Amino acid sequence: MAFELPDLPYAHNALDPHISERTLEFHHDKHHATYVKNLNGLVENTPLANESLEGVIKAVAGDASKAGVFNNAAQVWNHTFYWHSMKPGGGGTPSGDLAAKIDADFGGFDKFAEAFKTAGATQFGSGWAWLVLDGGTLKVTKTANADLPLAHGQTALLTVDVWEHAYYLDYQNRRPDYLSTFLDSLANWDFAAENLSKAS
Ligand code: MN3
Repeated sequence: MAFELPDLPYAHNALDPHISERTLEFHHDKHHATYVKNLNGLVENTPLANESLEGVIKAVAGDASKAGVFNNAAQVWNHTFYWHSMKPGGGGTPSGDLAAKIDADFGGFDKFAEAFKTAGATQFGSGWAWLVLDGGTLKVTKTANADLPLAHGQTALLTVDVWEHAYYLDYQNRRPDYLSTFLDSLANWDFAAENLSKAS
């Protein structure tokens, strides 16, 4: 069964004005869709076509001869995860167990926020900034291109896409403003908390 492009979990204009309808039309309907199409083309008539998306990623991670499969499969996964990492009326601070763990592992939400924004701003070129659970500890990481926590034995809790296509129409070169807006107005802490509780 072929991999499918999941719908956005909200309307294309739901994140406006922070992320415009036009950005989501290109980013979801064109970029994300293309990764799905490319992945299906690459795994067609191979044993990988019967794997789950995560199964494909784990099977080819680190195999240079399968870089195309890895890149497209990981980008399909990353984008689906990114859509859920945002919500209309999101942002602010988490609560409950996640808030307590952020306090314990980072020394407070502000320190987490600074680390997350720095990771996103200093990822040279295309990539992603992440909040991950790594061996029971929360960490902020950044990955290049399609790379993702799953390939490093970590559990992703939240991500922000820092490829230029994610923000250029709305923020041009101002990636730090996009990252601040992500934390202030978009981050879906319910989704991150759910990912933490599933991993614990
Ligand atoms: Mn993207």
